Amino acid sequence: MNLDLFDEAASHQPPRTEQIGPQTFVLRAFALPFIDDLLPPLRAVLKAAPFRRMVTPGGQNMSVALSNCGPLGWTTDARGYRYTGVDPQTGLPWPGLPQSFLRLAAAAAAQAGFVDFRADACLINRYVPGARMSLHQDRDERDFDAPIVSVSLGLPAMFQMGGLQRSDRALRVPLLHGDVMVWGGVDRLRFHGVLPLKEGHHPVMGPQRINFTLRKAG
Ligand code: MD6
Ligand code: FE
Repeated sequence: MNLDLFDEAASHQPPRTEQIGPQTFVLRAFALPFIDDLLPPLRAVLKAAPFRRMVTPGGQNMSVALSNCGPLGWTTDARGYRYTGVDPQTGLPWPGLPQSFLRLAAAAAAQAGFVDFRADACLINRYVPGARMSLHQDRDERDFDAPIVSVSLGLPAMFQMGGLQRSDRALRVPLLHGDVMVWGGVDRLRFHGVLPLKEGHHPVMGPQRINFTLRKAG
């Protein structure tokens, strides 16, 4: 029995690749064939390291709640942004990175032309209606050669993909349940953000959007 083919056929949404920059790709529905292997480990990770809202170095409470899994996890507090090996809330190592996350990340990266992507960090974001992410660059990782793979689950979001300057005009990209974005190379430091999440109820994920991004941070 080939569950992957079955899921694709059942969803009437074959994966489609949209290129929105020289090295930025939106892989539509790419995560759907993996979904049954993603959700149980995701639940286990969140049980060990629950979502929490963090404070930016500027003193703002983030509207997005976050958690991490993998050898390194991204955190922020009054002292700054950084990757740490332990959850500051428990002092314990972050939960392990599920194999299914790593498999999905490597497959998506390869589809976008990045061979041998091995993530060592996974940042998990939860958006409830109204939550947003202002324009930022991802620059806390040690090297910018590896791409970032970003998986969207649940309610639709409007992603903003800007340029290398904060003032560059941003393209709006709707991201739906199962969509995967991959970017790297010359696009690695593009500014990006997420507009306030609209109210809604997703049949699988409920009244929220969960986004997880796989990175090579160390
Ligand atoms: C989000 N994502 O989609 C926020 N960063 O909820 C990000 O900030 C992000 O999706 C780097 C690469 C991909 C992303
Ligand atoms: Fe980001």
